[in-house]
Amino acid sequence: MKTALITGITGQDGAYLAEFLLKKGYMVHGVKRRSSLFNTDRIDHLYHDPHEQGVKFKLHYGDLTDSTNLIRIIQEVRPDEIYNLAAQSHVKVSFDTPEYTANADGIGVLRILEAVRLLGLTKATRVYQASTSELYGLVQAVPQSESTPFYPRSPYAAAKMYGYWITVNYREAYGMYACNGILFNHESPVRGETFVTRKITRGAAKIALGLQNYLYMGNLSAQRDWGHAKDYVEAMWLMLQQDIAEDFVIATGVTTTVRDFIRLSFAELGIELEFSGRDEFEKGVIIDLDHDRLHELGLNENALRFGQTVVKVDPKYYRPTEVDLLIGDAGKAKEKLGWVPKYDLQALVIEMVIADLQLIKKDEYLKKGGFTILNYFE
Ligand code: NDP
Ligand code: GDR
Repeated sequence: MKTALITGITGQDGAYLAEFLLKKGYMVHGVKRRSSLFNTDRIDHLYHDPHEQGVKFKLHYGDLTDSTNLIRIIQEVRPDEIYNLAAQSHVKVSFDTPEYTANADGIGVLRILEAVRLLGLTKATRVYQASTSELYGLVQAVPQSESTPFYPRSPYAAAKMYGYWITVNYREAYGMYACNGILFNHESPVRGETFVTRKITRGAAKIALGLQNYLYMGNLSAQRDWGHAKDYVEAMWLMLQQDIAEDFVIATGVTTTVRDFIRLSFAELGIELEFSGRDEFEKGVIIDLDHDRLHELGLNENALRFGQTVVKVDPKYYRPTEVDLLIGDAGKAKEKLGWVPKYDLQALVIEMVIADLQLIKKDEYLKKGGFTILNYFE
């Protein structure tokens, strides 16, 4: 039985990867941060009482900014594979917390690699580093591949750039099996609520249910290559199963504007939008309703009307420096890893929109049934 250690196990990718590795028969250890409230929603379904026999899933408290705990955990677990997914992963937030982001996302990678080396596990433990398409930043060439030059455009990307190169350096200097997955954006129904796709699918569901008036957005013209997290965690695992450690781009090869992602999400709910105006004056307006689809989803069409504005721009969501266009070439991963994504954009949008609609309907149902959250502060 192989043993894996996942940092960032409470995040979107950590949860999908843990599930994937458990299905493969791995013993899975995860590093989670201490928080004042439980932060394990995404992995609760994998958890078993540690007092039970044969438990294959174990959590450890730790933080990427603290070498001592990383050394202790790695020493105790002696993993065959480490997946370093932990990071302050929000690009916009990295402009507000640049030093912390550099510490966790940059130096944090060094802490993991150095722990492996100091513990004499250089030949025993393989390391996956969660690198990112944000490294490409300012567009140099498209589609972006392993040989496209980097030009980071945020404190997040600059920190990840250090993480990328220190991983390459430990591979070359110490012969470690360490590799970078340069993953393009990947999403799912458990994507963090402040990333653009999830913000859109949640907002669209609330508007369709008449619970929210507007979706306030930033740059609608940014283009991203969006895939599904489920497909992408498989690629992480494949990267650690090769004879030689190498870096790989993982992407779908299709790019879409934020504006079109909004259009697709509303369309899935039976609401057709048209955009007009420019920059901060651009807005999205309802121009048609598909009554059959609304009925099918149990939506009340009276909550919506032709000509209603539902999307507005708020410049507070703009970034000081933006990454305008990402489109990845995953040719190397297809050829060497045999990796092929199962989801396309349409399938991703459907899954996310329907999941959010169900979640919000459930909350409303509970509220109507009198199950309101007690407010201890009143
Ligand atoms: P999430 O934001 O969903 O998860 C990040 C995880 O890191 C959470 O478990 C979080 O814990 C944890 N974490 C944050 N800071 C620390 C810290 N200082 N010490 C320990 N743990 C910490 O990100 P994703 O799952 O989407 O992404 C996984 C990784 O892949 C990240 O490194 C991200 O930068 C990178 N990446 C993501 C892409 C994407 O499109 N999703 C694309 C390319 C790269 P908590 O739950 O407590 O906040
Ligand atoms: P990104 O993801 O920055 O690409 O980083 P995000 O979903 O935050 O933004 C994508 C694009 O949408 C534009 N945008 C908005 N973004 C957010 N969050 N909120 C808005 O209201 C909004 N309006 C427009 C952004 O400007 C941007 O162009 C993600 C993270 O998962 C990183 O950790 C990862 O490394 C990269 O993907 C690949």
